Amino acid sequence: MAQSNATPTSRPVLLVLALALVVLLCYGMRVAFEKPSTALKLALPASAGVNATFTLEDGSRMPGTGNLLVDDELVAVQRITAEGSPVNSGILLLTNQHTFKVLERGAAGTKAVDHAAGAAVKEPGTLFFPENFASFGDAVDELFYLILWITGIAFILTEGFFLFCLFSFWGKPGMRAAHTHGNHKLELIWTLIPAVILVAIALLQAGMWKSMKMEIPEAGAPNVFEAQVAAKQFEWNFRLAGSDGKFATADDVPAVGELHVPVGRKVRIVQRSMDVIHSFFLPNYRVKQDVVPGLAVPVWFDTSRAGRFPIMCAELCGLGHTKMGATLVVHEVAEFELWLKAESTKWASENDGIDRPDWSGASSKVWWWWDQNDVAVHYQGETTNR
Ligand SMILES: [Cu+2]
Repeated sequence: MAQSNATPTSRPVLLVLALALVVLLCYGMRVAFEKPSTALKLALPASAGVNATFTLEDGSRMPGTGNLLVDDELVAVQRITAEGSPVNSGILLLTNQHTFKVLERGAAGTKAVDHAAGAAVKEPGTLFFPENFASFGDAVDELFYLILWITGIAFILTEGFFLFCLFSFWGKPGMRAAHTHGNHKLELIWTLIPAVILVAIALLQAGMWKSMKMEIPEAGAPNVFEAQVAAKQFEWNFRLAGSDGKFATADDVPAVGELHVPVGRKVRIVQRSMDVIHSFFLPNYRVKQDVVPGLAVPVWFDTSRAGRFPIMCAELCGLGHTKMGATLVVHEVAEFELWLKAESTKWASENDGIDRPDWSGASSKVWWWWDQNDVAVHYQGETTNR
């Protein structure tokens, strides 16, 4: 008798434990994903101008980004969101929580030095995508949320039914389990419904897939800007054609960790990997593409706004995977022309008129190059850490 009494009392206990586990899991997910980014609320004096345009280290000006002096240290601003118009306040997302002041700030044509103080506030992170700047981004988001809703509802229904069965058909003393051969009708229903949904999603996303993966702008076409990527454990190497507009010439511009592009162009990127599979991920442009060794994988997006945006590796590629980040720098057109001219002049002189860059060697900042046919990437010694 004492033995049979144990089962009914343990059922509510188990139910409570299961609920506690779910709550704990949800909380864990929140802590894991919602790392609060430290946001500094910026309140600039209205007299200092109407545009929150910050002067960058290299002298270029970019709306929404810039450098702040945080505890006497220069910190690059990741993003500024405007809070009303005219823009003289905003929220700056920084990696540290400190007091700060704006180094330089200016409206068009002026250069005002401004020392605005700000108080640190915490802004919760988000489980979802950051702001979208790609023309196909809205379609990607719609599909993402549609699938999330479908799978979310299916998850709750199936897990709910599972828990219902678990507790409703709890074993009782003397009760025998019923034996069943299954139910063809039910099996047909739960096979056909997902099949129909899958086919519908496949048809629904065909147009978007076409524009993202099949209608990649051709190199040399009007309004297309081309860049090359060589991924490597654990850094992103980029190469741009210099002022001559051609790759594999002495004025090519290499960079580690920063991809510079002009605003308003279709950016075509050809990706290669030096070692393992990486994944080129631009959250703000909804671009995510595997970079596969031995393949030249093209990917594209269009730019509509100048700024600095994160580039990440979305493929677990080794121990340093989480550190494999870079920055996409979208310049205003005139600013980009100036930047490219200066960079290609610098690199052309470093390459000393050689018809093709050879960036190998201990003093070199870049350790790779493409061959003349633009097919292979050759390893050229050790990388220089930046
Ligand atoms: Cu990687």
